[in-house]
Amino acid sequence: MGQPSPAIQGDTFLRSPRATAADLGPGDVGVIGIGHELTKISRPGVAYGPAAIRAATHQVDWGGSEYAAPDHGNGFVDITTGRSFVYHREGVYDLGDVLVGPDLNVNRERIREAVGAIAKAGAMPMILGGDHYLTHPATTGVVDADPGKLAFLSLDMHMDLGNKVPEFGTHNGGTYLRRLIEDGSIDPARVVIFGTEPTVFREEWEFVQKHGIQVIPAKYVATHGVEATLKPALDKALDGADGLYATLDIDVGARSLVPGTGNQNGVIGLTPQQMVEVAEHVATRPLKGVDIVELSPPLDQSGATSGLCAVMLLRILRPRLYGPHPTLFSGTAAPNPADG
Ligand SMILES: [Mn+2]
Repeated sequence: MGQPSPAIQGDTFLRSPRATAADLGPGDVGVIGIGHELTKISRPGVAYGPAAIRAATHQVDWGGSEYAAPDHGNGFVDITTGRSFVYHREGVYDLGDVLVGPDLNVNRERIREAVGAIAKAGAMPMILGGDHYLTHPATTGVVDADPGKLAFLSLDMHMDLGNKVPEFGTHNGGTYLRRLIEDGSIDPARVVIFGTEPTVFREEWEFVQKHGIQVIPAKYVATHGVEATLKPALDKALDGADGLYATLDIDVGARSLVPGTGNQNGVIGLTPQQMVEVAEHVATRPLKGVDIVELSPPLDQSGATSGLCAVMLLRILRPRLYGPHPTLFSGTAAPNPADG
């Protein structure tokens, strides 16, 4: 029990090598799928998330050529920064999926153990969900490996601070963050919830105020931008912390733009561009673990949402994939008309 299955549906994440936690070392990234769906009460299909995200990593940005043909020409340039790079992929491994069954308590231990094994190897777990239930055991696995001060970012239209829901009791996708705080896994003063809808349960808002949690509604992000709202919040959460865990619930996106989610996400919400900017910001922080949850491939007929998941995760990996590298150099950025 607790060992990831070697079976992977389709190809691996980013066509990276298959491995077990025992193969990983410090600085590596251990990708693991958790197609958990047991605490869904709205829209089904998140069990298929891991396979869809893996497949989408083969078809992002340059129609896949950036990843399929690492030796393409003389490399690439990000024309917004002038930064040139060539592609390399060392240190990213795919560990397959955690086997999940009908018993929530068994699943909780399996997920905690599998994610903890990656973190104990010194590697960063990158988790492909699955429903938001998985974030409680995944985070406790990271805390098991390194019981330091962990800051926590939740990108989510919901706060997930409920105490209990009638269908599933105390442990589910709508209560996981409250459980992490109440069991002492994370300090609420180090929690940032980013991109919420403006209307929330009063019980949850009272919990936020009592515990000093930072909450940034999507409306403020729309007005002020990602960087201006996220940076100061994470600066505060990370002050004196040892690292950051980020959970990326894609239901934070507007339903009109991000249709393939296992939740009834809001008609308005963050845009894909804003979600990718969050990922790019997260990439600059000392990340100890990341998960992406609530992708429902059956509801994502165009592949837009699985593609967005892949881009977000690859942006988080970009500093690792592209550098430091001996062939990195600086070039010339495209002029920005806003600079005059
Ligand atoms: Mn959510």
